[in-house]
Amino acid sequence: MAIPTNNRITVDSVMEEETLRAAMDMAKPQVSVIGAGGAGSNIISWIKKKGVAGGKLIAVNTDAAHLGISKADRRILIGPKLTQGRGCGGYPEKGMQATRESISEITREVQGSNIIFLCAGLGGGTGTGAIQILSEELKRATGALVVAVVTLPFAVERYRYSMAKEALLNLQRTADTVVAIDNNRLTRVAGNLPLQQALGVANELVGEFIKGTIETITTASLINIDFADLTAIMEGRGLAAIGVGMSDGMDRIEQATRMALDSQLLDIKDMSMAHGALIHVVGGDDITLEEVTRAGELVTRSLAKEVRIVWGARVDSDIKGKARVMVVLTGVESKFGEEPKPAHEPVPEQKKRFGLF
Ligand SMILES: Nc1nc2c(ncn2[C@@H]2O[C@H](COP(=O)(O)OP(=O)(O)OP(=O)(O)O)[C@@H](O)[C@H]2O)c(=O)[nH]1
Ligand SMILES: [Mg+2]
Repeated sequence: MAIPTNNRITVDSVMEEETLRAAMDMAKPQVSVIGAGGAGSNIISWIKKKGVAGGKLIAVNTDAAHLGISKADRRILIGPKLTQGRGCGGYPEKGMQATRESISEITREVQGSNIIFLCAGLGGGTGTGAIQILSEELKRATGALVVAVVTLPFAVERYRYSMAKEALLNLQRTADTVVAIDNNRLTRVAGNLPLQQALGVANELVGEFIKGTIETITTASLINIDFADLTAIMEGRGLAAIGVGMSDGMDRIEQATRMALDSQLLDIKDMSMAHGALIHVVGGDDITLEEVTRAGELVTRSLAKEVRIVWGARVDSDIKGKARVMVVLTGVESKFGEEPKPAHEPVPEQKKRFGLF
């Protein structure tokens, strides 16, 4: 038997190292993020500005001028024949048609992705229309885990409600999970803000959720989230709600977690009925593993026993001394768009006449 020379051992170990590195790269999920319409493109620009490790950022819009200011890695003007780069003027049907016109170009960009995040502000034409077509077509073309993240219009935008409601229902049928943030609930995390600033907070929330999820999956974090775990709680799960909390001091984890559970940004019917929970903890350099575990325990206690919980944690030296907790509950039911029920059942005239009351 030939005895390997030292030289040979070195060559072998270099090859093994290379094989391992190649396997690691292959195992790393490929992530794409598509922002559709004005709000969607703004969210993409927010993520780009903050920086995200791993993940391709794509903006799609029918509005050429707005697309021009987007900071995305790849910008795609959709439906140029239909809209000539002038937007959809609030008509989702037009947004759908524009997306169909450009679908092969978008599909090409996300080929090979394992996770696709789609984001938009529901209520306009481009984003509302595009996200519905993208969810269905890209799932079919790539088989990726499709997570839609949308905001729901403010009450002052009443006329946009019905379109948003229809889109939300449709998305629940096509995307694996639809994380919805009701703009009317932003006051819970941001107080009373002028509209423009409130929209900025919404961008930040959506952006932070997407960035946090990507980074705990693709980069070495304090605690990583496994792609298989993420799939288990998000695949075919319908609607999801999100809540955030931040605190400092001794009880920072307890306080931030409680706040995240209490400030869900979607009016959900029953929190304890959730199917799964995703917890993100971000802390300064001093955050401990024990604290992260504690956040998991607190969320577990608030939900049904059989709920699957995954959590990830990152260190962010910018928030020294503080802890930020984000809790995403999947498989929930929402009251959004339901007509408010009358406080008392109306008394039928007939019963009154026969003296039954
Ligand atoms: N989060 C967030 N929401 C926004 C922003 N701008 C608008 N919105 C919300 O998103 C909804 C859709 O607005 P846009 O994204 O501007 O609309 P669009 O998809 O570009 O549609 P058209 O302009 O009609 O083609 C609005 O009803 C607002 O509720 C933003 O910058 N951030
Ligand atoms: Mg627009």
